[in-house]
Amino acid sequence: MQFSFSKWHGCGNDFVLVDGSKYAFPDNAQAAIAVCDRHFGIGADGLVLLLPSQEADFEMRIFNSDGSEAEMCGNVTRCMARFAYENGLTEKKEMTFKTKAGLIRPKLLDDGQVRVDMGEPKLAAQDIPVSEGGEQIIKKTLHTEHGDFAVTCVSMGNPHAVIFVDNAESVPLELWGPGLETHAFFPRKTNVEFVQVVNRQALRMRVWERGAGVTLACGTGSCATVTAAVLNGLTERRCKVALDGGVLEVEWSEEDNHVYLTGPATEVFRGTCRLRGQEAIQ
Ligand code: ZDP
Repeated sequence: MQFSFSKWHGCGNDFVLVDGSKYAFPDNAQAAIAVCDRHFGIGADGLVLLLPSQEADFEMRIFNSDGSEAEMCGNVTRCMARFAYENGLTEKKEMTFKTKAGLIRPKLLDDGQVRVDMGEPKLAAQDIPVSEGGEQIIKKTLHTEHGDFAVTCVSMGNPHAVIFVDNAESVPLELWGPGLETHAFFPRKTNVEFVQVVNRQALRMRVWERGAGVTLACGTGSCATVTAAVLNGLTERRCKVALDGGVLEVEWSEEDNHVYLTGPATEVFRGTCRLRGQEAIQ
């Protein structure tokens, strides 16, 4: 099948965006694996479809590069909001997206950045989810074959395990990431953030993403990072998060308990792609 796409990134976390009202893949997981391949495909951390919705302006479905489906995504939301607006799919600068984790609300700012109301972080064990009970999972020690890690767990719709380290630069992500992502403590696996506190308004974070591995940035991960830092008394509620691919701003609002994520969204190129072995449904 042949389809048109647009390639975007948010701080180097890159995605292939497709207007799902025009094209439907027979198998989204297979399409994501093929499209995201950096040697045999377009190359991206994820494939994301924008679909019509009854309850919101759009529905968004997010597939990781391994074909698994993510409930929620921060960097993509900023990209998709601009994609929808700039392609004339909506005239609104504030819109609602339905995701598997509920509604999120991006807002286009005048400087080109996008601010997203990511909703409330969930802290209860069963909402992350993790394999034990409890109101919060704060600095819980997990054993892996590469050592012990103290994880603070936050769900932003998708699961995150935040680990505070003295030096984020020296973390061997590819060595430590997989054992934590697939640890039995996380029945739906987890995204893993290694975080260094720079000061009470600034954090340095590097991420190992569930289903995608090392990426240059993670929006939901930045929100989870600031939430975890506040829970551990390490920072203020408003922080800059420096990632490998850029800086995001996060605020965990005291007023409404929602987390607000602000950052750039950049289009890189547009094209058409032919996927072998994928016959169009419509
Ligand atoms: O939860 C997951 O499986 C993530 N890999 C989804 C992608 C999250 C993302 N990097 C973000 O910015 O929130 C897109």
